[in-house]
Amino acid sequence: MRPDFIPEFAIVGHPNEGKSSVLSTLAEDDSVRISGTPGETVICQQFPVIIDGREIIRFIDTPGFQNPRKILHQLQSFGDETDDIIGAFRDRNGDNPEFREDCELLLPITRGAGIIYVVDGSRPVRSVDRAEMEILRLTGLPRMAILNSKDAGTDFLEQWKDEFRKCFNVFRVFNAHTANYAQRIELLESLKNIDQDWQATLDTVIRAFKKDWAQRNLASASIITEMLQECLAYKKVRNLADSGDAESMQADMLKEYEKNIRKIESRSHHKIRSLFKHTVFNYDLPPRSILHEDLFSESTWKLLGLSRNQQIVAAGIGGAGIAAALDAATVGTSFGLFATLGGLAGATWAALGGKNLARTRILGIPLGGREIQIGPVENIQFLYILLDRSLIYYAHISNWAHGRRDYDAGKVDQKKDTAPGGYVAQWDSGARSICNGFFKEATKKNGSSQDAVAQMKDFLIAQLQKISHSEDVTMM
Ligand SMILES: Nc1nc2c(ncn2[C@@H]2O[C@H](COP(=O)(O)OP(=O)(O)O)[C@@H](O)[C@H]2O)c(=O)[nH]1
Ligand SMILES: [Mg+2]
Repeated sequence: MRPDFIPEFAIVGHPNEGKSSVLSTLAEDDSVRISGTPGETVICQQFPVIIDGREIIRFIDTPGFQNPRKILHQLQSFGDETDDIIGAFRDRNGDNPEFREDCELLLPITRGAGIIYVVDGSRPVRSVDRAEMEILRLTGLPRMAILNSKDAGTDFLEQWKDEFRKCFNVFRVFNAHTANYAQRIELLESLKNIDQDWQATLDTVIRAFKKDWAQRNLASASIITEMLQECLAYKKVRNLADSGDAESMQADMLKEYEKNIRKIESRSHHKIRSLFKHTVFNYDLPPRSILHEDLFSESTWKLLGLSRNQQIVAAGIGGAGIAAALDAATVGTSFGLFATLGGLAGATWAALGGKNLARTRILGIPLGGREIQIGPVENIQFLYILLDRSLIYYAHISNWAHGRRDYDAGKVDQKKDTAPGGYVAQWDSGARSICNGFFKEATKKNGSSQDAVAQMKDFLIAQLQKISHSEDVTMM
C-alpha cells in the first residue's frame, strides 16, 4: 500500500439503522445529515477527516439498501462469468430506476473502499439483513460490522454476533449516541484487524487522532488558564465627580463588572466547543446542567467550588463556631456577591473572604476628584468556581457524540455533567496549593512569575485527560 494512501470506508446498511449517526460520531462531523425518515439519502457523500490540514481518513455516507434480495440473486447468478460481480451488477442495472440507490451505494465498493456495515442491534435479525451481509461478503473487501443499538437491552446481541461471524472479519458494539473518544479509538483499533494490508495505514490514522486529541487538550488548558487570569485580574475604574452619587455608580459598575466577566467566561467555553468540532448544532448543555445557572447565582456558589468546610480550612480559622456563623450568614441574607453583611455573620464572612468577591474602593486621585475601583478578585473561591464550570463544560463538550443531536425527552442522562459539588471539591492539597499559587500570581498588581501559570496549565492538562478518558500522548 502506498504511503500516501488515504483509507476510505463506506458506511452501509439498511435505511434508518444509524449509518449517518455512526459516521457523524466517528468522524466528529456534525454536518452529517441525520434523519428519522428512512430513505432521505439518495447519493453518496464523502466526509474526510482533516488533521493539521491533511486528509487522514475518509468516510462515505451511502443510501440504504433498497433491494438486497434482488441484488444478491443477481450477484449469485453471475457464477464464474466475472471476477467483478459488483461492477457487473452496476453495469447491468445502472439505468434501472428501481436500483438507483443500490447502484449508488455500491459505487465506493467498486473503488475498493473498506466496508462498515451498521445495524440497529436492538431488533432481531431479519432475512433482508442476511441478504445484505451476504452481498458484502461476496465483495471480498475488508469489512467490519457495527452494532449500533438504538435502545438499551442486549436481547438480540448473540443472534447478531452469530450472523456477523459468517460474513465479517471483525464486529463491534458502538453506540453513535454515547461513544466517546476512547471508544472511537477502540473502534479504529479493531478496524486494523479487517485486513493485514490496512494495518500500517490505520496505525498512522490512530496516531494522528491521538495527537490531535492531545493538542486539543493542550489548547483547552491554555484557553482555561488565560480565561482565569483575565477574570481574576479584571478591574474597573471610574472617576467620580465631586457631586456624583457613589452608591449608584458602584451599583452600575458592579453590573458591568459581572457582565464582562460572564463574557470572558463564555468566550472561553465557545473556543473549547470549536476545538471539539461542535460547530453546527446549538445543543450545548443537558437541560438540568448546573451551568444553566448564572455564574454569580447563589446555587452556583453553593454547589460548585470548594465545599463550605474546605473554605473554612483554606481560610485557616476553622472551628464549630465559625461553621455556625457561616450557616447564619447563608440563611436569611439576600444573596449578592457584593452584599454588605451586617453583624457577626457578616464579619465572619468577611474574615473568610466569604461573599465579598472583589472589593469596591473609593480612592482619592491626584488633581482632586475620586475614583471608584472594582477588582481584582479577592476571594479564591471564585477561582474554584470558574475552574469547576470550565471542567464541567469541557466534560460535556469533549464527551458529546457528534451523532447525537438533542436530548431524548425523559431519557436525560447526565452522568458526567452534574457531579454534585463539581470537580474541585475532590482535589487534594497538592492541587489546592497549585491553585493558591496561581491565584496569588493572577491577582497581584504586577504578576510576573510564569511558574505558577505554567503549573496551572500542566495541572489542567492532566485533569482534562482524565475527564476525556484519554491517555497521555507525547507531543511530537
Ligand atoms: N436512540 C438512538 N437513536 C439513534 C441512534 N443512532 C441513530 N438513531 C436514530 O435513528 C434515526 C436514523 O438515524 P440515521 O443515522 O439518519 O440512519 P441512516 O438512515 O442509517 O443513516 C435517527 O432518528 C437517529 O436519531 C442511537 O445510537 N440511539
Ligand atoms: Mg443516512
